[in-house]
Amino acid sequence: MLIQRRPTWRITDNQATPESRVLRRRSLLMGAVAMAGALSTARAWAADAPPVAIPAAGAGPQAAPRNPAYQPGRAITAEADATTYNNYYEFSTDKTLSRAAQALRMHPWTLTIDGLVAAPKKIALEDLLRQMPLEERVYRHRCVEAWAMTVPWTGFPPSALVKLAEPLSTAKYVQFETVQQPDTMPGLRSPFFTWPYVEAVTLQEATNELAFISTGMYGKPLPPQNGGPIRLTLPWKYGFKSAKSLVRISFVATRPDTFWATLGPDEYGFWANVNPQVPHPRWSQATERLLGRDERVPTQLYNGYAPQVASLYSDKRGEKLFM
Ligand SMILES: Nc1nc2c(c(=O)[nH]1)N[C@H]1C(S)=C(S)[C@@H](COP(=O)(O)O)O[C@H]1N2
Ligand SMILES: [Mo]
Repeated sequence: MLIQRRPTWRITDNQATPESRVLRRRSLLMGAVAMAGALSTARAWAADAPPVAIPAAGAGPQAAPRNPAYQPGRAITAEADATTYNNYYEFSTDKTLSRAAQALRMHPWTLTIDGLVAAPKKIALEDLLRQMPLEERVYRHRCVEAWAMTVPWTGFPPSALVKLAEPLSTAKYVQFETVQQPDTMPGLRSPFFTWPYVEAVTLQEATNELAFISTGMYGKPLPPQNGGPIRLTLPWKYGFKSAKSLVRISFVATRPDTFWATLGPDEYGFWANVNPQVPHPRWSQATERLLGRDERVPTQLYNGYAPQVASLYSDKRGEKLFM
């Protein structure tokens, strides 16, 4: 990667992680002075700590019965792998951020629901969870960098939250915003990114049966590095659409400027549906590496979820649906 000093023996996904080209282009635009500052920030991030095992918490309120309708067709990823190899740029652009992320303050946690709704509200996470139909679903996850995992998530479908929010008929998109805690998140100091991390989907996508909001994984409360205490989980899209540590969900009329599409529209488009036949500009998407295993497997259209989601796009032929 461009801005981090890595040991040469370290194997990264695709050698270049997705942001590096964007960073390179932006750094040229921003000039040497800004770049020097960014480099020192990057060096501070690069001082990564060894990953830590997440203590077993036992079955808490974030454990729920598994929905047998979602069979992943592959082995569940070891918890130790899924919780120690993460993308969470607010903490670091390095994958080994799980220890640093433990600093995130998750109590109390309030979610704001606003925009084009009958009545904007702020709701404490525990009050929200009492009203939501919690279940467990095992989903495949596919990062745009071509690694994948399979995780039992606990949570609820956003359709339940949409019902609670009572959007107006003018609402067409749902926007998801990540928390900003400058004192626990060193990445927020990076001048390269337009914080906060915001992603969005159409209201139709958000209310598709497959869409999910996760509040737990492996039968335990969701750890901070995986987006605790509450994150979006959209298994048919590249992972960057699934915003972590949500503090605000907004209903809007027009397509929002999302974090990755703003940074690199040619590499990380708005729709970002998984498709093995549409390569990323810098690498193939035909196969994916399974976390914790020495194995690559073929990538599937919509990450294998075409039966549930393909109809969402039947009227969007002109759009760049897969990048
Ligand atoms: N706020 C925020 N959300 C984020 C990211 C991020 O950097 N910040 N990374 C995304 C990417 S690229 C992926 S692949 C997934 C990774 O989730 P995981 O760490 O639980 O595997 O989170 C997504 N959500
Ligand atoms: Mo990703």
